[in-house]
Formats: sequence, structure tokens, C-alpha cells
Amino acid sequence: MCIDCGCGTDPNHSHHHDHEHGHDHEHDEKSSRTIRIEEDLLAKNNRLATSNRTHFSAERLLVLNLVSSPGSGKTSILERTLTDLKNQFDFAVLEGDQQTTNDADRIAATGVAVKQINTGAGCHLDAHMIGHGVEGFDLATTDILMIENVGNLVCPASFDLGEDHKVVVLSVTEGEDKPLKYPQMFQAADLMLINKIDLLPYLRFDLEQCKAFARQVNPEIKIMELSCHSGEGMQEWYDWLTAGVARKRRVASDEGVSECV
Ligand SMILES: Nc1nc2c(ncn2[C@@H]2O[C@H](COP(=O)(O)OP(=O)(O)OP(=O)(O)O)[C@@H](O)[C@H]2O)c(=O)[nH]1
Ligand SMILES: [Mg+2]
Repeated sequence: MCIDCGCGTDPNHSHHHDHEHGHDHEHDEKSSRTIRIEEDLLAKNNRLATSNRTHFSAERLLVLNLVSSPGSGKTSILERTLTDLKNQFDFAVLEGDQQTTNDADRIAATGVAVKQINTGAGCHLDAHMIGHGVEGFDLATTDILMIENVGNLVCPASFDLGEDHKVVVLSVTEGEDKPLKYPQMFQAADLMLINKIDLLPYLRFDLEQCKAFARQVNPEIKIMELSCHSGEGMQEWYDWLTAGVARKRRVASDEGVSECV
């Protein structure tokens, strides 16, 4: 349960109370306090995210925030991507999970710099965690910072970390209706990776319907289909990353950020 973003709010109190007496006022006061705290928290997070973004831009970093439900394949995609591209780009990785260092251990095995952030009871990463998480990374020599968020299709949508793009991963075992059921996440993302397409022959999953649902909630979303097991579709993702790094470097030199050699 997350006490920060309100997802732990007692569901029994979300219905409408039809009071005819003064008790209404007490309930209203509590509601407005709840909303106020949530606004303050998000405003504070947004300020820290802006500060992270300024720092990352100065370092000409491409920063991606990988979000999804648990088990869609975020770490698997990272493992394969880092293995295939680590000679082309310098990566750093922040791994978010409630408990364990499992994912960080998997990334460390690729030889890439990684730090695990355990959120405990929290169900998302926030900008403050990222600001401290990158301490110790040599960002001046890093091209791409990958952030794997906690597996959760709801709360990470609301928290800007200072990333360039949220990348939502949806695996074909989850059902094609997820963009409609969790629209905020698909609205917040610039790219959707549909993973595990090697499993399509064994599933009832309507790929075209899934893409249509995603575009229904976010007409601008870019969509790629891939399997990090078979490797199908990975090249399009790599091309997108390569273009992203080139764009960051171009923007940085247009803005006069000094060239590092
Ligand atoms: N068939 C198939 N399985 C995959 C693919 N990608 C990942 N998996 C499997 O899916 C499971 C979960 O993968 P992870 O990479 O741990 O998923 P995750 O999103 O990082 O999970 P959390 O960090 O717990 O949210 C593992 O058993 C992977 O081997 C794929 O492309 N095809
Ligand atoms: Mg993972």
C-alpha cells in the first residue's frame, strides 16, 4: 500500500454520503485535506523532477522511465538491450522495486553500472529518489539513463522523474484491453513496447485491437512489437534509442552545452 499517492485510501469511503446534517462538514474537511496533501506532494515532486531534468539535459543524457505491470519484461528488455548496445552507448540503470536486489543483480551481470532503489511499501519511484539515485554515476560519460519503475500500471503514471520519455511495456499475456483500463499510464507514455510476441501463437490476444485501444487513449503514442526472447522487433527499438541519443546531443549543442571529450 502506498501512503504517498493515495492508492491506499480506504475504498469504503470513496462512495457518496448523502448526509442531511452537520456530519457532512466534517467529511468535507477531511476530503479537502486529503486532496491538499496530494497536490502538495505532486507539486513538490514536479519541482524536483524539473531540477533532475535540468541536470540531465546539462549532461546530454537520454533518460527513459520504463513502466508496466509486474512481469511484462522490463528487466528482460533491459538485459538484452544493454548486452547488444553497450559497446555503442554508455548506459547507467536505476532499478526500482519494493524489495530485493534481483533486478539490479541481473543488470550488473551485463557489466553496466546499476543501482537498486527499494521503495519498501511505496508503489512507485519519485523524483527525489532519482535525484539521489544518480549520485555516484559518472553522468558526464553516460549516454542513456534507464530507469525501471516499480511494476504497477497506476501510480507511476502520476510521478514525473525528470525523464525524457515514459516507455510503457505491455506483454501479450496481459490482455489487449489494458490501455482502456489503465488510461493514465498510456496517456503519459510516448512509446508502447508490446513484448512477448513470440507467445502470440499460443494466446488469444488481438494485437490490432490492443494498438487501437492504445491510440484511442493516446493518439500520439508510438507503438513497437517485440520479443526480447526471440529478438524479433528489437532493432526498431534500438533505432529509436539511437535517434533519441542523437537528438539529445543536437539539442544540447544548439543550447550551447559544452562538448565533453
Ligand atoms: N516468452 C517470453 N517471455 C518473456 C519475454 N520477456 C520476458 N519474459 C519473461 O517474463 C518474465 C518476467 O520478466 P521480467 O523481465 O522479470 O519482467 P519485469 O517487468 O522486469 O518484472 P518486475 O520487475 O517484477 O515488474 C520472465 O520469466 C521472463 O523470462 C519475451 O519476450 N518472451
Ligand atoms: Mg524487473
